[in-house]
Amino acid sequence: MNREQRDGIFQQAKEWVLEAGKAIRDKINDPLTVETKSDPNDLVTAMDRDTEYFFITRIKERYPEHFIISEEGYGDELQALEGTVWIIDPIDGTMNFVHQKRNFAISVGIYQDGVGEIGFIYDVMADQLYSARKGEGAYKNDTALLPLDKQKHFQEAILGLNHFWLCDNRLVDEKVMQHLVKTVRGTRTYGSAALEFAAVAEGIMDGYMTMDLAPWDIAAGIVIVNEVGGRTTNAFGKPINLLQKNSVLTCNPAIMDSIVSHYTVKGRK
Ligand code: 2AM
Ligand code: CA
Ligand code: CA
Ligand code: CA
Repeated sequence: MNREQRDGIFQQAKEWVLEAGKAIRDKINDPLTVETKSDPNDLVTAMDRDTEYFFITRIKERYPEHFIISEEGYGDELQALEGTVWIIDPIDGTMNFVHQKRNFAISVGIYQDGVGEIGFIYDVMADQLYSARKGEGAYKNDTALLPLDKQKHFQEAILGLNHFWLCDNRLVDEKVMQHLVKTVRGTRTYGSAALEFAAVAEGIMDGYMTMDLAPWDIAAGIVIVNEVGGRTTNAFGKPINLLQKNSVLTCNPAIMDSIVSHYTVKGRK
């Protein structure tokens, strides 16, 4: 896609994201039927499915040659990231949507031949839209986000992570993680991977690490974090594969080595 095509897709995607968000806000107090998927805490609602369907029908009509990877099953089964691929999570943070009626996001990443070109993370209830185009910086609504602080010290960092890291887990010894959380300034758990990426891009959190995320949880966030000088890898500093699940570390590069070396110095399970 050339610059003009990308700008056109950006404007169209932005309109759809805002429209989908408004539809969710308008129905936020309607009664919900909550179903479960892989486990009793893995939730889904009609709002997840309807929002995804909204995007799929519009994309297929307007851009029939584009492909879609999405959570709730209306997308395509892709073996490669060739052509233009929309990677969509209609509601990221469904547990927050159900229990809190806030702190969830619409996440849309648009990739061309595997390269992230456009990212949107929409904090629906706060009406805050994070967006980026590759090489053109990242924005929160109409305000440009600043480059991440290159002098950030690990001891002054706030890390996003959930409690699973501190329990017995298959990736890193929990004692190592307890040491890590005691070394940094503080930790936060937002419950929406997309909003945690947005917080890293905004510089209000310095890193976010998680054990097992799907492409739609991270595709938009990768593009947005990139534009402020952040980096995204798997939890061990290795490249992400957007056709499968990955452990994920997105952070200010100034603290990346400190996080990754923590596991190797302290010993990986
Ligand atoms: P989701 O709400 O779109 O499912 C915190 O739980 C984060 O992990 C959210 O971004 C959530 O996305 C994601 N996640 C991925 N797999 C999950 C699962 N099996 N159960 C709950 N959350 C999951
Ligand atoms: Ca889900
Ligand atoms: Ca998600
Ligand atoms: Ca989701």
